[in-house]
This record gives sequence, structure tokens and C-alpha cells, in this order.
Amino acid sequence: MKFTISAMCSALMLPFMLATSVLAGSAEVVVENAWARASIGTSRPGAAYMEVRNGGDEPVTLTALRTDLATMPEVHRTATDEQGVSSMSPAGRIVIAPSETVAFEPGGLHAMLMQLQRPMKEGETFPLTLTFSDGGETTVEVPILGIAARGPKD
Ligand SMILES: [Cu+2]
Repeated sequence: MKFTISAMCSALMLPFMLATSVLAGSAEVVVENAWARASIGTSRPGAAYMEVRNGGDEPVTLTALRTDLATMPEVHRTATDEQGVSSMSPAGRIVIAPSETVAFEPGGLHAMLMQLQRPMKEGETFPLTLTFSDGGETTVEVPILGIAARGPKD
């Protein structure tokens, strides 16, 4: 699955720069292989995974997430310490270098979907919007897989 972006936001905010910014920055970001696991109800947060590729020739910075599925979506990073105990915390801004792909995957970066507004049901999809520091946004439609899924190709 492949989704391309709308750079409408940056175009609206910077009309006078349009001539030079049309194919720059977050407009060159492509989100691929997005997926999420079904949830049991809404009491626990959900998580979504994807690959975010910067096809441009300048760094882009992912600053925030937005979705109608969850009131508080946030980029988290899971880390495992020497004792094998894993924990997760907000990852902050994610800088993606030119031509680089950042993977959101189980055990690493993930889109934490806190305060779910409805259960995540297998077979359904939800829109997830990635917001970048240059004002651009990318919205991807995330398919919800089974509760035990480990990736989009399982
Ligand atoms: Cu998390």
C-alpha cells in the first residue's frame, strides 16, 4: 500500500514561497505499510506502525500526530534495558534525513493512540495525520489487523 501526501498546509501558510517549496520538505514524505492491531474495547491505548520515508533532499521533522480515533496520539519509543525490562516514553520530534526511512514497529517507535474514542475493530481503517515542522501534513489510512498481528504482511 502506498500513500502520498498533501502539502496543502505549507502551501497555504507560505504562498509567497510556493515557487521554491513545492517539492521540498514534508511534501516529499511518503508513508508506507501502515497498520495497527485491533483492540479490546477502549480502556487501553492502541498503537499504529508504519514506515515514513523522506524522498526529498532536505531533512524533515515529524512534530505531532492527529487522528479522530484517539484524543491523545503521541509518538513513543520503546526501549529495553540491560535487565530486559522494556518501557516506553514520548519520543519527541523525529528528524528524518534525506532519503532515509524511519520505521515505526513493535518494540521501537510507535504511534501511541491514547484515549481511544471507539474500539479498534479488525477490518476497519482510521485516518492518521502526521504533522511536520514546515507546516506540511501527511494523512494515511491505517488498516486495523487482527489482535495478534505482527506486521502488515502477516
Ligand atoms: Cu507507547
